Amino acid sequence: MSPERLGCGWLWRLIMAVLLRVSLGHAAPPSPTDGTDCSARGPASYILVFTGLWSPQTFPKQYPMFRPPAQWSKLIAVTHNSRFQLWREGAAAGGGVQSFAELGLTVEVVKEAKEARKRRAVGAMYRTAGIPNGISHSSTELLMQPRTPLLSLMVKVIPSPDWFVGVDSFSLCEGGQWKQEVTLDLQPFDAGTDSGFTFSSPNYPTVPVENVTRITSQMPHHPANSFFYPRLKELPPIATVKAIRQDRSSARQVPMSNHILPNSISPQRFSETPLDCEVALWSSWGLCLGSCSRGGVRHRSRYILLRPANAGTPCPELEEQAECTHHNCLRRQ
Ligand SMILES: [Ca+2]
Repeated sequence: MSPERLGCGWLWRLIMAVLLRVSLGHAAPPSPTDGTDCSARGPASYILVFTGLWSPQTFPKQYPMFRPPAQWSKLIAVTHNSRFQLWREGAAAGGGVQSFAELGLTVEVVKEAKEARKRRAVGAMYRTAGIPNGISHSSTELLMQPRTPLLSLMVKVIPSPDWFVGVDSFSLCEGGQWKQEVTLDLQPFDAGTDSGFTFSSPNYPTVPVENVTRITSQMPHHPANSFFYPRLKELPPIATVKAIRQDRSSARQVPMSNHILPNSISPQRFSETPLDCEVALWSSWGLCLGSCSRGGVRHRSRYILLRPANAGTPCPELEEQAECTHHNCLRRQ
């Protein structure tokens, strides 16, 4: 064999090896971005505690007291990888999210998650009972698997048109480690399927359906909105969710159920949100009382739209009087 032919043979083998590596690379299962990049060796057990912080001190505007009073729906949690999405800010709500956000029904969400479990995009589903007031807890145990390390959950704000709080695809795994403890502050979201403005608005479907949006102290920018607090830069958290990793053996010995809390959870202190008085526009001036030419007065009035709370600005005068003008005088009085 000549040196030249030997050289060609090496080159040929090198090219073949590169081609083979490229083709194997394409055939290999992708990619860490499907949420399966958790390299923890085994599952992890957590206690998930949802805490409502929806108090009349923190959210005084239109706080629902009766029929129905402020409360939280059951919590629905799904463990999954990135091939599943329960809900997402900026994306349109699916049928399951719509019926949960509007009516608190879980049937469709569960059906969708079960379908995704067949494709191995979902690991498990968990539920807690609802909470009959704005400021209490519910909890459930979670078992996280490395191939489905993401957590998504939703709880409906009751009463509300289509508002909920939730978590979207939060990973409890970091590289090869399960996180020990995580606390997330929750803000309200609007599912984009009902156009009601206040907690107790009647059903008013949004057509066409809009994307899921975050509700802030400024948006929707309308004084009638239940979360519109122009004085606040941002809303205080209306709820929190905490995931605490459990020793699996101790978790087995102490089964958790709803409303039973680990000792490490302490009661929350509520900030007070000032609520300024709001009044309606002045009525038109009334007719002149008394003599039109000398000392006659006319009146106008306005009424309170929103009573102040928590040291907010007090209401201004609701009655005003002024001297008569010719316009307020009846002719030949
Ligand atoms: Ca809405």
